Amino acid sequence: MIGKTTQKIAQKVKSVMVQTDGPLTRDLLLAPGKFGLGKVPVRLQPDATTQTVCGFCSTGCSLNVHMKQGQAINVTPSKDYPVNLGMACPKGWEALAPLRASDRATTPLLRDSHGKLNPVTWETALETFCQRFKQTQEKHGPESVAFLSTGQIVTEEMALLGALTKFGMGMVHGDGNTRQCMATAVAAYKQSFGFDAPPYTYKDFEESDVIVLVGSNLCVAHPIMWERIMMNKNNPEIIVVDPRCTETAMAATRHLALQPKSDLVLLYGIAHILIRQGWVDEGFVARHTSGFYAFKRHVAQFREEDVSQKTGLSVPQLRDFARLIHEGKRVSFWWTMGVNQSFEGTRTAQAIICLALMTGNIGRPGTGANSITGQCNAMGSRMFSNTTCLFGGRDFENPAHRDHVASILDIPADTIPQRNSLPYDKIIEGIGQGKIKGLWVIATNGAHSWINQHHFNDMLEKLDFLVVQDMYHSTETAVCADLVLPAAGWGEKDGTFINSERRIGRVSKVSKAPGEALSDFLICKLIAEYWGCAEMFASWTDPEAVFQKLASLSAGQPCDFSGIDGYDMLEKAGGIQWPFTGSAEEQSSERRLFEDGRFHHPDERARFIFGQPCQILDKINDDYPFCLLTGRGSVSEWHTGTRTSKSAVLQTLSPSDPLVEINPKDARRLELQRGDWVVVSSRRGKMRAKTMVTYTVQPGQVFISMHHPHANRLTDSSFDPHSRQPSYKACAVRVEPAAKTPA
Ligand SMILES: Nc1nc2c(c(=O)[nH]1)N[C@H]1C(S)=C(S)[C@@H](COP(=O)(O)OP(=O)(O)OC[C@H]3O[C@@H](n4cnc5c(=O)[nH]c(N)nc54)[C@H](O)[C@@H]3O)O[C@H]1N2
Ligand SMILES: Nc1nc2c(c(=O)[nH]1)N[C@H]1C(S)=C(S)[C@@H](COP(=O)(O)OP(=O)(O)OC[C@H]3O[C@@H](n4cnc5c(=O)[nH]c(N)nc54)[C@H](O)[C@@H]3O)O[C@H]1N2
Ligand code: SF4
Ligand SMILES: [Mo]
Repeated sequence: MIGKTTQKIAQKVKSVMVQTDGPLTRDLLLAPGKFGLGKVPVRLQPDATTQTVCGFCSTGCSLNVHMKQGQAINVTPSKDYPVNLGMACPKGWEALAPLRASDRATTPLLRDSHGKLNPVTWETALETFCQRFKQTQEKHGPESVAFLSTGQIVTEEMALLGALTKFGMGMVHGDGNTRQCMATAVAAYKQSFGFDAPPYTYKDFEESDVIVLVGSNLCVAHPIMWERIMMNKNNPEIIVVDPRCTETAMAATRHLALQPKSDLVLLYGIAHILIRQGWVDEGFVARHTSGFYAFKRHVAQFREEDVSQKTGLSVPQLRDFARLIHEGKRVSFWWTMGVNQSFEGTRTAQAIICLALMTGNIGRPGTGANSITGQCNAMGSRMFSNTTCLFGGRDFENPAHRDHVASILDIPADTIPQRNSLPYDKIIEGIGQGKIKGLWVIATNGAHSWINQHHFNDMLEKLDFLVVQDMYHSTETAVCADLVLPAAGWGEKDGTFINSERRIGRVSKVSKAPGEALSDFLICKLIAEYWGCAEMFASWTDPEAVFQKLASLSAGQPCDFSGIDGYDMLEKAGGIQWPFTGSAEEQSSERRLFEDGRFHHPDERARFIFGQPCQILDKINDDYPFCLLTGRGSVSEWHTGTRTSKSAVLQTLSPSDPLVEINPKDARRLELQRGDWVVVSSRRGKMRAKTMVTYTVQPGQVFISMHHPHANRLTDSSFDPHSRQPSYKACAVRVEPAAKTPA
């Protein structure tokens, strides 16, 4: 007898002969050839060691996972990989711990009429998913269902998800958590270079003689990149531009503790000094750029005294900074969230690009205007998730681009949306306006991480149907869901990530997912079956087949990796940076862009782009006298903690209470001692925290780590107008002693 569950599946998947009865299990779904899912590479060898790229940060370290009797038991960093050279941070060493957590989602969960989430079969989950979203689309139009995805699944899964939703399910709107992170760098590079192209290779850390880090706390957020700086034999000047005296600032040779969000003024002021002193690489500017003279006129208004007053840095500090840039033979500029997460992030990133261009510090070893990415696969998401751009850095609004993608994927061109997606914040706004009624959230935890949390949670409540696809059923977002789809995590599936230096690296399955959890790839394949668009994805049989499609889609674009013929080649090479068309010049294991001075605009010139600095919108006044800075708290915590909180080792290395860092001067004035509980409030919400009295923050500023679940109750919904990236790093707050400590 054939079980009821499998019978129904069999009706949907015409090509499948179902010979088994009993419940639909993960193993059944995984069985090669069954359900049209094709070959699923499983490389669980009993006692082998498998190399795989780490699934936390964008550094992209390679880890050796050691197996015993088919179980992954231990991890060591790979010595022969060009990224980490035998090093890993605590998260890498503890990479397996999150897989074994007790709150893993092991079956789909569906909310019943009493509001309780109950386990259901995959069949019920998939039917409900399709029925609810289809109903919504029929009633309110195809655009009324949207998705929010991630920079933390393999590229092949991102691509399938992006194709399924936009080509198969008729969605137009779908953005990623990379909006929280990378959108500014994307917008800045596209406008300045003509393509979203971070130009560097990690070797540049070792080859610079001046390293400028703007709003970047490498020691905490990218510790192995910091190790690469430590391998620099040129005794480099390391200049950290950050309002806080971070671990990185402490280890640097200079710390410019500017006022929050005064970077733009600072960078224009430095450009002005460089021009005044005649410290410009006129030859490079003339040959390879456009717009310099307008930029020169613009920065003339940023006089030293004004810049000093606005940034809080002294005139000698400014002059010294400019002089070091001038004297450096190989100056590299690096930036991260202190720049990107700002209401004027794009212009600030472009001001950094302008400094590199005007001093000819690009395209040579040890130079560059370098945005460091965040999540393990932020670069994959930027190019191949089909969210902010059409596959391969193309444009949804360009008919020729749509035709090209359609011909490679063998789909009708009119299935490709002709408009760009709304950005994340507008999708949330769309829920408030009743335009977005259904939302599918994959591998991101917005109820913790999105800005202005109370507002975000109010919006989630307004949805008709919320689906959350996550490794855990306990995340702040999953507990709000109507349907939870249990996902396999890093280590439980195959594919590739693209790291910060554009290196495509292999991610391998080393462990089985628990219960009925499935890879995001298989979940998408099943949804395609149930939705009725499986035909379109018939040739998307397994991750490697998708990888080949992406290689074809990349051909002819600046991110061309059509020279990579498959996973074996990647493994043998120790990862390969794009572009890689297979030509002889591309054979070295570390490569940077723009060595020929040719950028991606039609005239091959990079642009000087600039604008007027703005004010922090959330006014700091007598009621809210502090500027709140947020960011990474420790090397052992990852974002919303769903993974890192599952490791006892990582927990020991991170603070157990929420902390607010406050300067001793302010603590004295408020009569606060170390360890006192306080309430930190903003115009949007409040949270409790324990006082940490420290000189790392300046008077008038406080710092709270983003890992704390309530930090975003305080933050303000303001965004960069060009990138729509949230301005997480500056809002106005008040600090008051708490009457009682929490129980
Ligand atoms: N341990 C750990 N590592 C991580 C992550 C993690 O969660 N945990 N997340 C990863 C991800 S996704 C990302 S995006 C990266 C982020 O990496 P980073 O950007 O390096 O980390 P943040 O702490 O968010 O922000 C960096 C610094 O910006 C400073 N800053 C705040 N306001 C300003 C300002 O106005 N101007 C300047 N110049 N600086 C300012 C903050 O004080 C902070 O020290 O880290 C990645 N690595
Ligand atoms: N105040 C403040 N807020 C911030 C920031 C800040 O500096 N300050 N930084 C922002 C930045 S840069 C970022 S990148 C965001 C990060 O914000 P989020 O993306 O919300 O944070 P994560 O905790 O990484 O969430 C990833 C989710 O995916 C799940 N997951 C992991 N692997 C898989 C998988 O393979 N498949 C599926 N389906 N699920 C998986 C995890 O369990 C987790 O729930 O936070 C942003 N929020
Ligand atoms: S530095 Fe990043 S990629 Fe390397 S081990 Fe740590 S978390 Fe993983
Ligand atoms: Mo990020």
